[in-house]
Amino acid sequence: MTIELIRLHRLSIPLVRPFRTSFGTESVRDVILVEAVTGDGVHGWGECVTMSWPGYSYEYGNSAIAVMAEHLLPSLRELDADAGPEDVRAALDVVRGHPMAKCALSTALLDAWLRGRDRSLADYLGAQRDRVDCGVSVGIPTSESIVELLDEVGQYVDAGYRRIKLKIEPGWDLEPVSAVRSAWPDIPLQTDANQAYQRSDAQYLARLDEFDLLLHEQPLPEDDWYGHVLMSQACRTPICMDESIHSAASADSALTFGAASIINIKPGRVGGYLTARDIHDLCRDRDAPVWCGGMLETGIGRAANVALAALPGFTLPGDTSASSRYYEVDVTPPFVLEDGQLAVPTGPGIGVDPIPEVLADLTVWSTELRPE
Ligand code: NPG
Repeated sequence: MTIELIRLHRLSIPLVRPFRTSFGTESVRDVILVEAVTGDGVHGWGECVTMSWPGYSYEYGNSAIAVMAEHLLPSLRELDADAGPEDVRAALDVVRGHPMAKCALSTALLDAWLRGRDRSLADYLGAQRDRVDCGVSVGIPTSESIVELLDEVGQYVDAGYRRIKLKIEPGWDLEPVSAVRSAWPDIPLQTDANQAYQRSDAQYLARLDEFDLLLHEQPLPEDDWYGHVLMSQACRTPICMDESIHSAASADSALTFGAASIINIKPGRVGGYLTARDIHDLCRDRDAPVWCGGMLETGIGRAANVALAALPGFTLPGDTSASSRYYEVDVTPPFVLEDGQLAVPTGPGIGVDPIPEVLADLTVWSTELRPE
């Protein structure tokens, strides 16, 4: 595959409700969509999951645009007509870090490559299901009101979501978890702290064990591997890693050291769908459950995530919620929840396209790049 042109579309999309986590609040999603046009005229799409500021990771929208234009695209200059997705990954690997930018670019190229072969991403990755179980991630209410939290969770339970994830932080943990567990004694429930606690909080977080949770996600800073070992020893609730996992090697380390027993796989965090599949394969060999994380994606990123979540090792519901959980109007035809599941797209590539008028409406900036 050769590259004719890369078009970047920067969109601004209001969220249906503000999403507050331990690292900040987002009310409008700043999205970068990558459109790749290959030498044979096929168009492919990828989504960059950076936020507008470096709160979740060091990457952010402007850094992704800069690294794509200045380093990633030039690294793909030598691709020839026989080059495939593995060649793209190897060429991008000369740049250190910047996994979200790499994922966006490599997914657009993978999508175009698959469309040219009339093959779906789900089939290419090795998906074995045509529907995936969906969970939903519930932010910290800006009012910090338990009543408001229960109202929001109730709406998701009524909609059919199969698992609830509560964002927690120091000061917003025991009380909300206890309230949700009392209201729904049987719903699969988990927490996500986004690194907000310290090693010394291990005994405190162990008090959440009584609520029969599926897992605690990333309680400690991403580089605190030994802290996660201590946390895993202190809590009966399994520890899951998100921000710490950048590769199959880091997933292997997490499982081997006992820092985590469950892995959240986010393609944007690990540099793309090929590495996401490698992590899945490794965890499956080691009988460690994985699930697909979410980054408030539009239908473009969601389509690819749903294909990934259909692989056999994804045994826990993912943050693959319906379009309506995030946006009034999605940039693709909406993903709709049916009996707590989303259907895996079957068309060539990621199987969905932006709706041109909606894309135009939401776009605040765009540019064209060429690989010379
Ligand atoms: O459903 O897409 C979703 C959101 C899931 O909680 C979620 N994502 O820390 O995993 C996270 C969090 C996140 C969202 C992080 C956006 C960074 C950006």
